[in-house]
Amino acid sequence: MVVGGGGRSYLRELVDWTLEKKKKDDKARGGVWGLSVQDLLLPSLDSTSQPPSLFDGTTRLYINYQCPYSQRVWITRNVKGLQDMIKLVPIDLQNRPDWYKEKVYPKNKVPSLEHNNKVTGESLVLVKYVDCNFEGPSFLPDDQEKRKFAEELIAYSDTTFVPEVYKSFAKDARTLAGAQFDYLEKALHKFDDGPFFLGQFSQVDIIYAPFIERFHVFMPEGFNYDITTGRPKLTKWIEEMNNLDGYKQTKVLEQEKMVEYYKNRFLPKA
Ligand SMILES: N[C@@H](CCC(=O)N[C@@H](CS)C(=O)NCC(=O)O)C(=O)O
Repeated sequence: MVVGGGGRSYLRELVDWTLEKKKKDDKARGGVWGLSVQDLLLPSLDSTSQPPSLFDGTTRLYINYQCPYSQRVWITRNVKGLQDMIKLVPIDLQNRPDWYKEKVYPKNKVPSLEHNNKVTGESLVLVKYVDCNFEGPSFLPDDQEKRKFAEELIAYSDTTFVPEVYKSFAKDARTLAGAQFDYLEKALHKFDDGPFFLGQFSQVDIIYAPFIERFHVFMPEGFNYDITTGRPKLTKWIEEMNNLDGYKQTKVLEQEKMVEYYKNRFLPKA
């Protein structure tokens, strides 16, 4: 199913599709786990944990709860309604299990996806992979102009937006990061059939969300700078994203810890 076609609201269609799938899943289980769409957050696996039974046919998404790159793929899995099909395996990056590097993903980073007897990494690759290779709504529209813009924005995310904002923290954050948020504000004006980057919700929103979330929380603390001030489209985008369950469930829980981490990592030492 492609969300956003016809006259109905894309968000309504997405909600209907998720509810329909949830009902089907609940029925398949005898209706026991009524809250299946909401994941229970399992504890992270660390150096003392045994590996899962690797390559047994289970599809596993290895993530870290604090990692924005992992969050991208986690959101994709959730909004497609793949909670039962793709099992989350949270990893403690500070005390990583040796088997992760040795047996799962030699690059020793998260996210990675174990599927069909192979393991793939890189969040931008994985968002597309999960979107294209599993059931559920598609988060890339057919419209050629939108697809072209999607490619542009997706490429921009990790080559320019993310590194430029991080770099700005050591320099003139308000001006330099401000220019990046202006770029997003302008991009959000391009299509007016919805509040998202391509109008309808798409892979582009998934890819930017974890970083916008962190900058929105950190910049007022670090620089007394609210990224939404004077940016009505970005304000609306954040509001709309926060209505999506599949995203909400992935948001950073311990914001104070995240702010402390950012301060230690990115602010110049006195
Ligand atoms: N380009 C990668 C970046 C992934 C990445 O840097 N993940 C971090 C956690 S947020 C990681 O695994 N760090 C562990 C390490 O570098 O050793 C992607 O998009 O997936």
